Amino acid sequence: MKRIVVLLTLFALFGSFAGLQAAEGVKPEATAERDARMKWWREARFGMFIHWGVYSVAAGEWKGQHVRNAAEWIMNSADIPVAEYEPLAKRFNPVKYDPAQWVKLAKDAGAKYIVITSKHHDGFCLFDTETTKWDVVDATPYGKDLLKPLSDECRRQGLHFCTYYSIMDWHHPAQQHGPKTYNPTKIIPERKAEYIEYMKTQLKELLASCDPEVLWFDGEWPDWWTEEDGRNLYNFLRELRPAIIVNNRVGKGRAGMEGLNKKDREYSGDFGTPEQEIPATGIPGVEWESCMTMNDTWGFHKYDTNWKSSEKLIRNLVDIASKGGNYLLNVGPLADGEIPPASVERLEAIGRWMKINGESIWGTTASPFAALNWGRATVKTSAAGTTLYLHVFDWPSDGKLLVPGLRNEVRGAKLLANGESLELSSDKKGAVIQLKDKPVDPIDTVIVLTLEKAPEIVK
Ligand code: H79
Repeated sequence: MKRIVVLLTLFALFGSFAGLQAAEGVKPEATAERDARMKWWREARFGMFIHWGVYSVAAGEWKGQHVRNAAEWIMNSADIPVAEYEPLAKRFNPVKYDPAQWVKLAKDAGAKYIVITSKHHDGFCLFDTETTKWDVVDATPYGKDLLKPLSDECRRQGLHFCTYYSIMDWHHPAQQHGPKTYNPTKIIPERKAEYIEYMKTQLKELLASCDPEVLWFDGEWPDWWTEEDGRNLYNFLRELRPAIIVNNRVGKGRAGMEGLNKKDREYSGDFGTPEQEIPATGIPGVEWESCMTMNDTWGFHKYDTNWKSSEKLIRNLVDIASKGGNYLLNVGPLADGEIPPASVERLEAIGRWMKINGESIWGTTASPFAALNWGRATVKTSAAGTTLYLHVFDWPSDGKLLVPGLRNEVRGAKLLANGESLELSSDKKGAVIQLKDKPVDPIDTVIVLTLEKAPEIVK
């Protein structure tokens, strides 16, 4: 038997200073300050992503043709000239838009924050901006800012309001593209400074009107956007809003996640952003959030009915939490403001599970186990002790659940759903919990183990 006892404690991965090096204007950030800034985001574990824009009008179809691929990429995928794309805005009139209902939907699902596209790659702004007429106020029959009411509603209902923003912009005249694709853009070198000013002005407007708590950048991959540009933009935002949280795509962080591991933090941004994937073992030493779709598109696509099951989505949430990450789950509303019924149904199913089992997700940290053949685990630590949540996906046929290598004295075991206590014994492989014949919830039945101290696992 291996005698290596792994003691899981919280440790300061970045040493005493977690902030960016050579951050002009932004003071280096002590670990305690960073912890305070990241606190709500770390505890949230679940957020709702919203992709909405004039591409929602096209909804995956152009000139009668079904355009495959993500609906928000249609301008690129169907190679639509700017002059032909712009009239879509005339048909963007979200009369059914109900921010209170959207926020309630997210909240009832158990999400703690919302991230919405303020500007996607097509450059169209969902907020009021003086920098361009290519925004919802000036270019659509709706004529009103869409984000301010949503941010107000988030605050009213106690959710954190956050915005997505694309650096690449297919509409801005400073950026050019190849003959057959918009992606990636090139910048007209003498107009780069002007475009950066344009972004900064828009971001200032957005901060002033909506005060987003996360700035979620994307479209950072064109060669003209550099890591230095990213750092400058990061610092610009942190100076304006010291508490703001910014994703790694502000700079070239996606290409170099490993850089975030280093003590001197080579790359800008506060968290990693795996897209449409869950890292096999999490990302040690890095905070991260997996963004994923319910079907195969971000923006609404009328031909995409490839919906994942509620079971899959719930288990994704649990899987991600067990690896120490956040789940940012997308919805793509229709141009009229309706959230697709298939998405609503799934959010409601997640909500039903979260209503009973939410405490095993919010505020938890990663599993102390290398792997569990029946499911996942999450941990919650408080002054009173430690709670180990066991998420049973595959119910053991003999009713005996082995918690491999657990050395702690266990104060008690119970079902989270109904508080029923469970019998515990131990054998040389670890703790054994006696279960009933049937799961409480076939998707994931949660068992609560109360421990005196942090889990001690023999691997
Ligand atoms: O906003 C969502 C996507 O539009 C965006 N990020 C998420 C959050 C995104 N950026 N890059 N990608 C998605 C992957 C890019 C895939 C591409 Fe393609 C392959 C671009 C061109 C070829 C997918 C397929 C989009 C168009 C065709």
